[in-house]
Amino acid sequence: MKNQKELLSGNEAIARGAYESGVNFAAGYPGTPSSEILENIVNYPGIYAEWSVNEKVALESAAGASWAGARCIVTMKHVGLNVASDPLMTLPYVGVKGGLVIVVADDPSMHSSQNEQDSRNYAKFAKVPLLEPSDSQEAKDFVKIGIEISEKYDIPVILRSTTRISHSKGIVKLGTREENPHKIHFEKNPQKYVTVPAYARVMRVKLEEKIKKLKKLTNRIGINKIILNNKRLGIITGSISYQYAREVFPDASFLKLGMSYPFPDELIRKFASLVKKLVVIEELDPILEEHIRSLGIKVIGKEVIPDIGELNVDIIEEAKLKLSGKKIVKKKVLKKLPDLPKRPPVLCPGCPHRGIFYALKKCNVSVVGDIGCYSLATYPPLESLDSILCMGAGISACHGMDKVGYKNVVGVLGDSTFFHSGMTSLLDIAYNKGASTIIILDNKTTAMTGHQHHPGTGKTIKDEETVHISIGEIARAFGIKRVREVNPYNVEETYKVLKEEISSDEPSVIITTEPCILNVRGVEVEPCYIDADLCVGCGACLKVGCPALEKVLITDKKFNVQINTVLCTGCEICCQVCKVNAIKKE
Ligand SMILES: Cc1ncc(C[n+]2csc(CCOP(=O)(O)OP(=O)(O)O)c2C)c(N)n1
Repeated sequence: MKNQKELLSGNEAIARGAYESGVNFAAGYPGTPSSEILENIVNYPGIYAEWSVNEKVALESAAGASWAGARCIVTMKHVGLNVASDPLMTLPYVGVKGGLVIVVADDPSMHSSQNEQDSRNYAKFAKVPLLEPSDSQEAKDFVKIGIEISEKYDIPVILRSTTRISHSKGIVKLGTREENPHKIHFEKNPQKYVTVPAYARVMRVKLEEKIKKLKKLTNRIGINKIILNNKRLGIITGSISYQYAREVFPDASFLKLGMSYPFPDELIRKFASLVKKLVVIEELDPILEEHIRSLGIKVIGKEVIPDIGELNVDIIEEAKLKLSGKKIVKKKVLKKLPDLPKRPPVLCPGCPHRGIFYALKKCNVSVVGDIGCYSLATYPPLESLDSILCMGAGISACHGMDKVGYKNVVGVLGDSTFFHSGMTSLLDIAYNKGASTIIILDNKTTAMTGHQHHPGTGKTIKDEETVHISIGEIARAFGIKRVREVNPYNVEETYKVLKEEISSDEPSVIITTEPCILNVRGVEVEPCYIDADLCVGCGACLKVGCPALEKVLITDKKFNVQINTVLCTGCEICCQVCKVNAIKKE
């Protein structure tokens, strides 16, 4: 182990950090770019890990485990922290016993997210320390630092990653596991753990004292460091922006922040006094910049650095030119390469979601969507989703429309999303005498984020058997009488059920029965084929949006369709929509 090094992604490094810091309890909910952290943690000995049903539950479970003495890590993507924000805002009052690190992975540029949020804002909002690694080594090391700070200052710590940190690989020096010194035991202490107003008011004051102490720490902690070079330019930065900035300004001086909240005011003042021109390079919001200005220090930031989207070396190069006052001359491209054809993301060939959306389009209804693979049905040719807000809103936003009298609408969401936050929304419909039609696309996995288990799969994160929760039974237990199951590969039957339930003035739930096609393995598939003699080139089959169906131009105006047998899973949806029966199976 001594001097052993490995090439690890940021997420793998965070998992390793959890192991080395003696973490005993890990919980999270999947979400890109954070999912692989827990998927790696589960392979380490000595750590109990679980997929929680959502991020709020994950953080609350970790809070309990920490109070009983366990060292804990919680993982989620940025929007997950919104879901967990209720416990997040009060946990700093109560504090911890075993160290508790909340890993949140932001997704600047929204590579696979519904919004672009800067979760650093939560640190100041919730009054918790914030650590920001700038590579895989730091990603590992900062977990340990986080656990130490958490235990010493009796507070949860946020470790913020971004897509670039989580998914890039770097060399990491491994260490050994340091076992948690706490015994597992919960000691009654209502003044510490019970947030009734009388106690919470005291905790509120204590929280300010914790922050005061943390302010001292942030000015002297080794991960906040001044790197002095040429003093004409000083750059304050952290996270991945540090790497870009070092590359573009190799001669500049740096204040690199690994712990960016509480703000290290003394260090900032000292650094500002050492350099002639001060620039902040930070991705997304001007959080450091605004704070530095509030200290009365002149600083350049978002005048030259964009506040939308991921930064990169080219963007920082451009900022460098702006700073120097030179005119930006677009780089000469010797020979312009043709643009690659645009390839919008599509549902996989054989995806069970396809049949539902094809049938829904024929129903001519508005579709309140949700987040999952089915979000891809927004794009042509299916073009079926009319809104997406956040997980669970596929049910509740539909209910809102229904309650104000807009009835020509259905709500659609997936099974994992149903367990995450759709259940309470469905309960709301039942309780408030709603009449919505809700379609739950039960493909028996959390497909979009990489096939994680959830309560409906009957398996834990370790693939162990557990209770298998039935969505239909939950709906019935909520008092919903109209609960139907449909095979989404049977387009006609699906259409019929949809029509019946949409026209009903009672609440109804339609659950699809077929698993994600990527999980159907070991079954021999018999692809479909097109009888070229019968095909009239009408293009009806192309409207199902299956990547296995390929358009072949015969002349400028005429085309034919052929089936790519490597991709085709033989689901037969295209056979059902062909008006001349030209698509067949052997
Ligand atoms: C609050 C929140 N947490 C996590 C995510 C990441 N995420 C996007 S879709 C999804 C679940 C998809 O699973 P499911 O609803 O079963 O649909 P499928 O992709 O299987 O069709 C998750 C976890 C998110 N967008 N928001």
